[in-house]
Amino acid sequence: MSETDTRSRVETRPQIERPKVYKVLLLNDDYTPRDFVVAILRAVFRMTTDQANGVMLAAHVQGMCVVAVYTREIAETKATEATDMAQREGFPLLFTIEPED
Ligand code: TYC
Repeated sequence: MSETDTRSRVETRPQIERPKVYKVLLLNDDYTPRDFVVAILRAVFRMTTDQANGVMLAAHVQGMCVVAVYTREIAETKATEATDMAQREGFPLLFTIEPED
């Protein structure tokens, strides 16, 4: 004879979920001056000159570099702001975002 299971169940899923985070990527190009890339990284991503130089050089050599990781809205805002600043000066410098795995 089958019996109905009347035991209560406990929700074991963690109540706090980690917010999804996004990488901001810096892409290399052949036209944007190195000093300008460094200035943007310092202004928008609050890097020191040494940090900005390292990130700029990594993108220059590898073709691309992760600048920083943020929640989606902040990543989008900073990537757009940095790309727009370059565009206003006539440079093709591009920042994009990508979800972190
Ligand atoms: N490659 C550029 C130059 O030689 C400099 C540069 C570096 C541009 C990194 C974009 O993400 C970049 N002037």
